[in-house]
Amino acid sequence: MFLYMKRAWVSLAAVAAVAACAVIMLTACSSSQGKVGTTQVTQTAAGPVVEVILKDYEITMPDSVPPGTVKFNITNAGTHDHNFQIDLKGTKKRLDTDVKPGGTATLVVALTSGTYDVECPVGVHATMGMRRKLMVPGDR
Ligand SMILES: [Cu+2]
Repeated sequence: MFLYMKRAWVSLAAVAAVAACAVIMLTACSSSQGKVGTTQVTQTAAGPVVEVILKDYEITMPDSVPPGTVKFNITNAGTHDHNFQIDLKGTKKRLDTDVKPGGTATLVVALTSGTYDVECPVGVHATMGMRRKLMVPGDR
């Protein structure tokens, strides 16, 4: 009897875990512009510092950052070379060289209020999912 109860609890826990995952996936799927997860933004004296994780094929970063001189700390956690490009209202700025798997790079850009297109400009990565919007709210 005791053993039976124990097994029942284990399977109940498994069901609960699966249900929790399903909820998380639903939340992720319902979000816009194919964004995948968020990372941290840290306010420093020099401006906001944003962690960016590039994977095959998604960009993980916050949906919005405060205005200012924004430093993107970019990590390639994928298995292919990736890059990071932000469209500064017509002028596209990207890393001078692609980031190798496991590599890191930083890109510093001045951002004012608006919505910016962020993507990986390597091959067709953007259409494969490495594209998202970044919101910068109004100054104060
Ligand atoms: Cu890429």
